[in-house]
Amino acid sequence: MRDKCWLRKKIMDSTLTSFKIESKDKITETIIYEMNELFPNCKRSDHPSASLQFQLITDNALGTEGFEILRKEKSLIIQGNTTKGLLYGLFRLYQEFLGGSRLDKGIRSVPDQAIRMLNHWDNFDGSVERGYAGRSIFYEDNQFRKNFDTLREYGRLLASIGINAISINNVNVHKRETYFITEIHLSDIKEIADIFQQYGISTYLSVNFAAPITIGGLKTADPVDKAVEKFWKDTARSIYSIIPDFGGFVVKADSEGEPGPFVYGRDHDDGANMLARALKPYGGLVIWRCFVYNCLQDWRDRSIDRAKAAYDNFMKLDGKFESNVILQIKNGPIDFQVREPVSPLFGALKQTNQILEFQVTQEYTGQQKHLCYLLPMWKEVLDFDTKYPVKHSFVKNILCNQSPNTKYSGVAAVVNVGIDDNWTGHKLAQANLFGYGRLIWDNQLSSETIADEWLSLTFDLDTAKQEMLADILLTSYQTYENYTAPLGIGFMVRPNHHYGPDVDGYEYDRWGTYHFADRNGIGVNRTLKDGTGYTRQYSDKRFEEYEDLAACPDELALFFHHLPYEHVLQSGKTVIQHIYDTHFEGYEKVEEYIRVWEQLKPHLDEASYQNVAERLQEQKRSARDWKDQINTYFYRKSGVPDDFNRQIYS
Ligand code: GCW
Repeated sequence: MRDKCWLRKKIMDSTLTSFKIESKDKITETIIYEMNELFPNCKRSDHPSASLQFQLITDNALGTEGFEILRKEKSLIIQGNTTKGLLYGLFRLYQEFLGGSRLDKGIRSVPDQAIRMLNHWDNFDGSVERGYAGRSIFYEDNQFRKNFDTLREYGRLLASIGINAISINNVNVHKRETYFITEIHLSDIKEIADIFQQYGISTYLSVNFAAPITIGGLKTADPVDKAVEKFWKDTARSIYSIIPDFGGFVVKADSEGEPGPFVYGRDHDDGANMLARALKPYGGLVIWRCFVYNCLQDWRDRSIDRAKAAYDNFMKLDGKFESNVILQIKNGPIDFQVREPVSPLFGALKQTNQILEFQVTQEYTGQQKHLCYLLPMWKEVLDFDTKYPVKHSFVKNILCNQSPNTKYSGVAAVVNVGIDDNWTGHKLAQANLFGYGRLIWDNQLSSETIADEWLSLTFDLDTAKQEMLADILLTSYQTYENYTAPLGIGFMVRPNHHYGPDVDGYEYDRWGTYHFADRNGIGVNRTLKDGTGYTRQYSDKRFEEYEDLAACPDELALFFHHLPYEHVLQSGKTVIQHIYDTHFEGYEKVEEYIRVWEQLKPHLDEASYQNVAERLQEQKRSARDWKDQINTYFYRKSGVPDDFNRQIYS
């Protein structure tokens, strides 16, 4: 039995006896189906006195996805301009009912972000790159699973949190998946796309830029070559003849070994625009990732700074992209570390459609063995003030306001889902999937509200116990940061699989992720004054703040500055004492989580209890490793003892 997650309850409510929908299309059919699932007392009827009605109306302010739920005497009415809006309204109604609301005041809701996407890094062989919840839900052994019930349940979960776009294969497109855009596989992909479409979700494919060579028989993939252009035009035509509502392409080019336009002396606008012209007649989009950097760096060469790469590569192309190209920008300049500054491209790009990219899958945040509720991190990014002199200078506003076509802006995230019965491996990691959808629909929601919503839909705890669990969720991100790499430094993980501590694992490697710890201090000098100059990629105000050690926020101190161990942070602590304190605190917090989870045991279902209990033990083991390795490493380097004489292995 697959876990129904936050949609586990059917609602029996006597006021909901019948319903009526005024027009019919694919999504309408889905609404009827969902109605029967969620509200089993409902019977379909065209009777005008139906107590729950769906009304298609004309109300421009609601747009194509918004809805309004109204109570009129005994009747509830869900209104929207489209059936998609009605579907979102239905799931909201479900949530509100379970939350105990009778909806007397009604609700009006329009999504804050236009594109609300999930990216799967699933491979055709069934493996999932950076996946921690079992194998792929789509593929196994180079075949389509065709497990349509699972996909239908998945589509339903995603619609319930407002997701409207999905890419279904890894951005690292291996040989076999390159063929996804050919007739060999398009009918299978259509079956998947049709299911998602019923839930208002458009399907995208990741494509390999060298496909004209690998599958097209051409000698080049040069974007200005006529035969290459024709290859992509023919490909687009054939895809849309089979899947008319196909979303478009996601592209990782010139990055970590993936092919791209640089090979031919062209730039990323040449590559993206050529694909965009092929998709344009059909309304398709090209989502082009900005994760482009030199991954063959020499650690001896201090002049290269990986953090600068995205801005260096893309800022100069602002305004040069076709109208159906969207740049997808990772939240930070490096790579989904637990703490990074916000990418300097946000606010700087002014004439380019843009999507922000998060990582829901916990590659660098404990791999779904550790609890790490990521909402506080995502909120910080969306609420980050770029301090450019524009009316709305926060990232959440800039995404839309600085995209020439506001409909082509939004947020995407690498998803944390696999074939595991509970979808996410760690039961509590469901909260990240749920929360991601809720937050990007409604950017004003707090991490606390989202945690409460998820907990009350998922468990049956009384208020006091729910608060105990909410407290674990809400502190878990800080806890994880505390016992791992300190003060924004990042990448002290074991190479390749990125789990567990290895302080020097990447220090003398080619990836450009260094901490430069020596006997005097640690950190990367990214100042303009005498460092890499990365700070200058920000707005004047942010530049001044990051450049000036006295103004730079503590949590990013080592991201921007190389500091002596005895340097006193704004908190009043030295760098070295901060490292010791946070590592002891982080570990102790995990011990506390275990105690709380034990107290909650009688009130939890057995499967959830066991699932999390086992993982908390692993989190404790791993946090102990982190604490002891980091503390010992820095004690050995610095020779400075802990003020409190706690155990540090030397
Ligand atoms: O975080 C890194 C991952 C790679 C991933 C890459 C990317 C899909 O370690 O596994 O490749 O980012 O975002 O493209």
